Amino acid sequence: MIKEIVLASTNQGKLKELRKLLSDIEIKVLSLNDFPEAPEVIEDGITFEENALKKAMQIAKYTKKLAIADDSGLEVLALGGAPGVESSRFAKNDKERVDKLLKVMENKRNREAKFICAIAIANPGNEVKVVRGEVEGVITEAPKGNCGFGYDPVFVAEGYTKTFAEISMEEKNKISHRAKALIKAKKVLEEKLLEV
Ligand code: ITT
Repeated sequence: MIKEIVLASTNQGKLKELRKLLSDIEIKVLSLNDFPEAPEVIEDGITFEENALKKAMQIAKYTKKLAIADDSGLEVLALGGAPGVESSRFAKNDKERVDKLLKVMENKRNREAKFICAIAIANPGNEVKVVRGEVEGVITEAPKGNCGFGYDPVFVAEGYTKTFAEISMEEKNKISHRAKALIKAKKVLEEKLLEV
């Protein structure tokens, strides 16, 4: 049985969600806070999968432990898929990301968007697996809610009327891109395909 895994992330919002989503399996979740000297991984891939794989592989190699990495972001149809893999670099903090997105969406009638999450699991022996989850929805005209992180205040999932920042983490974790990817990733963990 796999006993320990390192989350290759410094994003506190992601860490909270991933820890909660993994809480029902027998695994101790470490993070990069436990490895302050870990080298920064340059996210220069053109797909979420590429970046997730790169993060998981480098952190597995560095920590000599099983690693899990999440690369995620928001694709907006009217923006040709932007910000996409650039979602984190779109602006310097969550508030500025949301403000900038609303500004570029000002006169757009098509508000369709989706959140995407690629989760990669790697062991130090370079054995890797990557899975993806998506959730479709729309971009609102104004931010609402204080929960979650990133673009949550301006994203309403299909079938919902509240933004991701207005619903609880438990509720978001039932339908989110990250939750969907994690369901697949858990199978990888549980089947012990990547036992260290
Ligand atoms: P790590 O690489 O350290 O994991 P990061 O924040 O740089 O952290 P990404 O490169 O994967 O992570 O960028 C993801 C960005 O996409 C994130 O900063 C948010 O702005 C946005 N995002 C991803 N998932 C989200 C979610 O569930 N809710 C809101 N925004 C999200």
